[in-house]
Amino acid sequence: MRSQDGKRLHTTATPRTRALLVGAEVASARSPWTAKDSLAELTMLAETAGLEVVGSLFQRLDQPFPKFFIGPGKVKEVAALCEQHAAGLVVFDDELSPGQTRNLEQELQIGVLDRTALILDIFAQHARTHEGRLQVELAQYQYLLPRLRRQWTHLERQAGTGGGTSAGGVVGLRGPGETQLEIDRRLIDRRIAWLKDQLADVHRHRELYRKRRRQSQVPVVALVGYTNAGKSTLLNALSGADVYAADQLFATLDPTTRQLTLPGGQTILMTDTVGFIQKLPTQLIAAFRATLEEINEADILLHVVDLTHPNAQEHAQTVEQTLAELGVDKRPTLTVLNKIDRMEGVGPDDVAQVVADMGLPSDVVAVSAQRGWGLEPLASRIEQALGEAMVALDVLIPYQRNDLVSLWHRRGVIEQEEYAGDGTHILGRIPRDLAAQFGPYRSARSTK
Ligand SMILES: Nc1nc2c(ncn2[C@@H]2O[C@H](COP(=O)(O)OP(=O)(O)OP(=O)(O)O)[C@@H](O)[C@H]2O)c(=O)[nH]1
Ligand SMILES: [Mg+2]
Repeated sequence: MRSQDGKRLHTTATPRTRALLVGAEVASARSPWTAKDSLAELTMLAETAGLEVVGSLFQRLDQPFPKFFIGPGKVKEVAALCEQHAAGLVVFDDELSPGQTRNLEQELQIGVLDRTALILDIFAQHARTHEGRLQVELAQYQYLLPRLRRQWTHLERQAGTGGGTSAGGVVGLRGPGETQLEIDRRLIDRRIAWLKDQLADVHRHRELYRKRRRQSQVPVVALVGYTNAGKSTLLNALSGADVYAADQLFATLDPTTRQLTLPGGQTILMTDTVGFIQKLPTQLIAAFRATLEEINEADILLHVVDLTHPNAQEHAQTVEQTLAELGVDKRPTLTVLNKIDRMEGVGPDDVAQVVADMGLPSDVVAVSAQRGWGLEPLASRIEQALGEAMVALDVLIPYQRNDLVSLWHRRGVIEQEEYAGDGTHILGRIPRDLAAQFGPYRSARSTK
């Protein structure tokens, strides 16, 4: 149901809805994940969203079936299990097309959700800031629109036969009810346009703030990683901040930035961002523009991995893949293996040994964010990486290449800037991967 302020699509579902989970191992998807592990994660997502999981099943497929995603025989099995467990909802581990959702709901006579809808629901519960809420609402409507259209035609066909079936309106757990179907599509379109406008406004404000931040020349380090890896806990441990950290998926949705001082005295900004998860549609991450911008602005990334999770490797792979999809995979990155206090026989003095024993390279560090183990070596590595990530340059950029000046403002550190007759003279540091572009404009005074 829509709340009175019209901002959220959701209300809290009580008592807890009993849900049956359905997964598939699709050979053509070539995912490193097994259906079983993925279902275990879906269970956590469902519980985070407030559902009671009563069972799960999965099917191995060469590729998904167009009608129901899973095969028709499997659908019958799902129906039987729903009855047996008195389930009120079926949650699929993959994104379903609007048609598949509708077919399944008609066949099963029960609400059907997919992974994306579930994640959107958690996002809606966890967004705290004005911007976060706007972003979630936009993502929800974008998800809803094609589905609403389908349901609308479905409803039209049902007209005069006594109204809708259970197929109506189950989009998010707290998604709109059947009456919501009467919302004119144009109203939603208009709302989407309004939300985009609002977000553009917020974006402009943030851009101003960033500009000031850039001028202050303080390097930025962004924490990235799989959801629940311990990013917020690490930010708290390093900066003494009080960011919400919890054993929950997507505890953090809105980026938080804190200032901290490294052992050598250098001040940096560290930003905590939204966690990643497998099968999260890229357009959904793209909705989290603030997070993206923070990652984009960062001089280095700290990739936090929960070393003790049975799927740690898959997690790390998913994060790398997502960063590549977002186009930020070339950023200098330190890998931080977290939660080593959970490893048997490992104490605060064994931090370096953990990495050495695993034969890992020097851009990997081990810590326990919760216990505060390994934080000093981590801080030193950050210091070192920041030094390595930038090269000192002295350039004279002709005015027709002002795009390069803006690029430097965005990504580099400026120590001196002068407008001369023949162009802009900049002295400062620029990320190593961008330095080549400035090569032709090195000034005669350049030392490197
Ligand atoms: N044992 C142990 N638990 C940890 C450690 N670091 C974090 N945790 C726990 O792991 C859970 C997740 O921590 P968060 O800091 O919220 O993780 P996050 O990466 O910010 O997660 P999202 O914001 O949900 O993406 C919490 O219950 C933390 O207490 C650690 O070093 N050791
Ligand atoms: Mg967090």
